[in-house]
Amino acid sequence: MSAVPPLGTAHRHEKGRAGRFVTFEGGEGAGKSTQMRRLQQRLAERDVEAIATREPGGSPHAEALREALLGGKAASLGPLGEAVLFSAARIDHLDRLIKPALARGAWVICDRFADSTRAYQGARGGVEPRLIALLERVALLGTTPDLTIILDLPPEIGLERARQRRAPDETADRFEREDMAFHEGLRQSFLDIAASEPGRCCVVDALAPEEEVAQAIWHIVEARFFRGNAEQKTEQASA
Ligand code: T5A
Repeated sequence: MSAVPPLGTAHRHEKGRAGRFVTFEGGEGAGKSTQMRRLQQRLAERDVEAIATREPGGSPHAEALREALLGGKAASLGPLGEAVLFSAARIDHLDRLIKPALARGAWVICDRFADSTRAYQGARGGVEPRLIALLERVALLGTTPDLTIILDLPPEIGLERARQRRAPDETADRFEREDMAFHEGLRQSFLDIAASEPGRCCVVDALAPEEEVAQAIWHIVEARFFRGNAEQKTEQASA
């Protein structure tokens, strides 16, 4: 019988490969989709293939779970049950879309990922941190984001932006309907995640105009992934 690989090593994507995994996190209506589109465009200008995707969702089975989770059908399972479903959707998304894309060298830009489970079901939903960490370990098996952009703004502004964007026949989803204390706490939870992992997470002021936010994000991405290459090329050229 073959040995079971230790968790956190199987499927780990190589830091040396060209594909990068960038996630966007934050409260409701923080501007994640808007900024993801802009980043994808900037990357295309550099001839970088970047796939934009989202959670929950991003693959057919995960999209089916999205309906149950955001429609509220899964709410009766409680936050731990919801966390398990978000994780199941994540496993499918990773296996079918994220890992294959990274393996062939594409970038993946994802609207929400495991930090949302930490913040919504963990910190706000009250699921114990060790259970959230265990679920995360099992779902990710080492495929962690290279960079996480946390868009920060007062929740009442984000919720208002989300409300204005909604079509007349659309209703607020299960999480948008939570009270303001939940959303205030959520904002703090994302800031706490950023403080605990400063190497991976960057907080960006999402209250600024769209163009300014896009510029701030591009500076971060450029410094993290491109400046080193440019310096390397200059060094090679002058050697
Ligand atoms: N969830 C998810 C969990 O509980 N656990 C999990 O593990 C995961 C993965 C997903 C829900 O699921 C929960 C969290 C969420 O509640 P969703 O429908 O995908 O729900 O919604 P959100 O991720 O919250 O995203 P939204 O679609 O609500 O908002 P975005 O994408 O952050 O914002 P965006 O870009 O659509 O912008 C909203 C509006 O604001 C404008 C845009 O034009 C748009 O109209 N805007 C700006 N206006 C002024 N200034 C700016 N800088 C602006 N930027 C954007």
